[in-house]
Amino acid sequence: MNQISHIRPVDRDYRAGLNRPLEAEAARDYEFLGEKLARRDIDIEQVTAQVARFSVAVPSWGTGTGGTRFARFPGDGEPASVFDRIEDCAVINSLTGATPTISPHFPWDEVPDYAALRAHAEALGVGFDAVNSNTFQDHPAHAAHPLSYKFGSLSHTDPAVRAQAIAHNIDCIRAGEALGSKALTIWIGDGSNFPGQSHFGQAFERYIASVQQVAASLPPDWTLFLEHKIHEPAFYSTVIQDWGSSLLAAQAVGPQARCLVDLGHHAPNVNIEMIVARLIHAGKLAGFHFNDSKYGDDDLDAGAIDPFRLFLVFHELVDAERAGRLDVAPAYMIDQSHNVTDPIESLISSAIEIQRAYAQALLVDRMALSEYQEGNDAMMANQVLKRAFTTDVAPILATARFRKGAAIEPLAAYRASGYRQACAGRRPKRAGGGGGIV
Ligand SMILES: [Mn+2]
Repeated sequence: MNQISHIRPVDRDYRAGLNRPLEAEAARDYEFLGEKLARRDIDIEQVTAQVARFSVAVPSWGTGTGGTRFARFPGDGEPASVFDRIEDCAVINSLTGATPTISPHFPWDEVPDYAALRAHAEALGVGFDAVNSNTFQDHPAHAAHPLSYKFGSLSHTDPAVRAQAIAHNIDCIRAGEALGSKALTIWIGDGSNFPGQSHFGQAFERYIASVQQVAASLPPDWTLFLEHKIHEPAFYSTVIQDWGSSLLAAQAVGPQARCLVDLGHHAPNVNIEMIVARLIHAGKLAGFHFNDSKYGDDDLDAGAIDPFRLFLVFHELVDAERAGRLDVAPAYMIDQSHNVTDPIESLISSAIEIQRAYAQALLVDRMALSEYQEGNDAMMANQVLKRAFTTDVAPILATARFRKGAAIEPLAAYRASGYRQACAGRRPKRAGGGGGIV
């Protein structure tokens, strides 16, 4: 922990020094955009204030390189422990000013002393978001997981495996309490690869009964996030395959259970923004795992493929918020796998893209949109959305960062810091090799 002072990106003076030569230009760009928005009756200061309040959680596991089904290619200076992962998350937050919380994953982030872990994070200016359980792989070296999850976990046919998975989720809640979290995210890989292998109805009922037991251990101010996924690792049927299954499960489990939308967990071309609207209608939207995809659960960086879709998701959220239909604020988290980039750079980029989509959604002229919708003017209704989406909000994002003491240009500041090279000097080199999606 005595190394904290040597992490240049978390040093406010370091960032201020890099910002100085950029300030005048950023101010001019901001003023110019402010004039343009004023002509649309939009107060840029209000938008900037909302953008400045927006935050998205970074996944602890996202700080290491992921992999494909075939191989993993680790880079130099990758985190070797959860303490390292928190340092990397703090770097991302320092530069973007938009990621003050970390979403940990157990047992990957398990430690004997959670108070020490929390203190380490707080010293670096970050806290903890939703905790994640992991019963989608075996943990053979772990005393609490002697049984295999090969054929499922919370919906397994064997009550002993279900009990083990339930106990693990409750352990995650306890760890999260020590870290200051307020939510548990459950995603299971349970499903089947062959027609006939699994009884759809019975597996779903076993899942619900198991999650009800987990929910019974939730503190009253916690929320349970149920995450659906269409396929993978199960390729014929998945127990919580879609938002419909997720909603039915959340309704059966009770008021503390809600549905989490991972953008990559749907069939290609599914209208995710409409799913968001439906979950808001049901009062069951938990939040998001942001990433992008072209073919499946690609886990590419948010906004890398389809930024318009990301904007449309935020359009639904802003619309619901303005109409007072969001009973609780959705939880925003990034969930990506970084195979060819420095994970810190990808997470910085994604946090900015998510913030950008939110800022663009704030610019939608909702009064005009409503009138065009009522009048069935499809062209002009679409133009309202396009006008907001095509507005370059970069000066708003840069100004929000600058006012917080973050970096006007986060990626450039990160590269200039030499942080990764410094990590390569003090962290052990990790072996590559085997496949495995993490
Ligand atoms: Mn996810």
